[in-house]
Amino acid sequence: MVSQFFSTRELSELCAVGETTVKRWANMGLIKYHKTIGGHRKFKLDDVLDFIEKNHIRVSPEQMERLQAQKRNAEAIDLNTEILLVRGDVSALAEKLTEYLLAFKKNEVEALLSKAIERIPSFAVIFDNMIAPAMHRIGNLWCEKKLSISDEHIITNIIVTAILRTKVRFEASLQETKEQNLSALNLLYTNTQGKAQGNATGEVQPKNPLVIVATCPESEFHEVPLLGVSLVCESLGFQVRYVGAAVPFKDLELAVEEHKPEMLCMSITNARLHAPVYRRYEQFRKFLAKHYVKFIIGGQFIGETKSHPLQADFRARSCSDLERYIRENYEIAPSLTQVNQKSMN
Ligand code: B12
Repeated sequence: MVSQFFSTRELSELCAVGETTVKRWANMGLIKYHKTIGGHRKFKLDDVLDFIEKNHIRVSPEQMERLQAQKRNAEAIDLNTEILLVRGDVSALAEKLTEYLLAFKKNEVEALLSKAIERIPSFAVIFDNMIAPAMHRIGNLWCEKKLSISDEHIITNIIVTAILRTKVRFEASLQETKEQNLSALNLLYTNTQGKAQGNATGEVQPKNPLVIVATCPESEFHEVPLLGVSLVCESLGFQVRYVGAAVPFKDLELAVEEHKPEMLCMSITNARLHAPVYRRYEQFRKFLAKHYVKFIIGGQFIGETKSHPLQADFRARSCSDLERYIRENYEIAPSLTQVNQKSMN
């Protein structure tokens, strides 16, 4: 979890000084601190912010923004929700998320997501077990005419904004981790079927991350699941080219030629694809096969149209399915997700 307390080491890293300097500041009374039973100093987030401001300590704008966000999040989340987060009770958290969304509590939604990614070990779990159930409930309420279209739109905007903010934070911390610890991340990513590469002597080289294109087909506007797919892939070390929703197939073909992805992940929510779209889909699938790009599809209603089942290299029912597929077919540095998570703290 984003700790509301800093250790001496964490504070020294934040302020880019040695630990002795921090201890001296504390002993001089420049910054308030508490001592643990073990005798270690702990600095409260509020006191750290206060100290930075009063003493004009230079902290990068990104770090400052992160500290401010931590403070906002800490204020927005109540104790009960904190307990659910600590327990990792995703069903109860999904209910909490639904409650916040229905009350248009955007700060709380953002705080909840941003805390969830620090507590819950995978984006797949967050999307499958928290965001999807909450949004399905919103959809059902809309269907039952208990929620107006405009309210449904407001809610969708709140969740999309919160996910995007969380994504930005996650990417920033990932970047920071990469810069600090390239070797620990061991930017791999070999296809276990042998697409990847040792050099002539068989020695394994550091590799560039494989690219994934994430998209929804033309006339498909449901974008939330695609954000989940893209975060899952990013957290597993892929470089994601997020092409987004409702992209014409001809433009997707251009994107494939340009980015040369390993995989293309497509999210299809609408159950019925019109005949011309279906035909175009089939042509596109063949185009991908010709370019040796794996085609991964997923979406709530995939499989409903039994007369024209969509074919792909892999059909996922959930983000967890995708995570399993990737782990089974690619060598992911075992510590990658943990490293990402640590870096969020
Ligand atoms: C928000 C929303 C919208 C928003 C979308 C905005 C946006 N920026 O995304 C707007 C208002 C635009 C919209 C429009 C429409 N919508 Co709408 N919408 C929804 C709603 C409420 C939530 C969708 C969502 O965000 N789900 C959350 C995600 C995370 O859950 P998920 O989709 O299940 O995805 C999970 C898995 O399926 C899987 N997954 C999904 N894709 C992929 C892909 C890969 C590669 C992988 C690995 C996994 C994976 O992982 C995800 C995480 O677990 C749903 C209700 C519902 N049941 O979902 C209706 C719903 C999908 N909409 C529906 C309808 C009917 C429409 C409209 C036709 C309404 C209209 N008359 O205009 C239009 C169609 C627009 C279009 N052409 O695409 C119906 C679909 C019915 C059907 N069987 O096709 C639903 C189910 C509502 C309902 N109960 O009837 N909608």
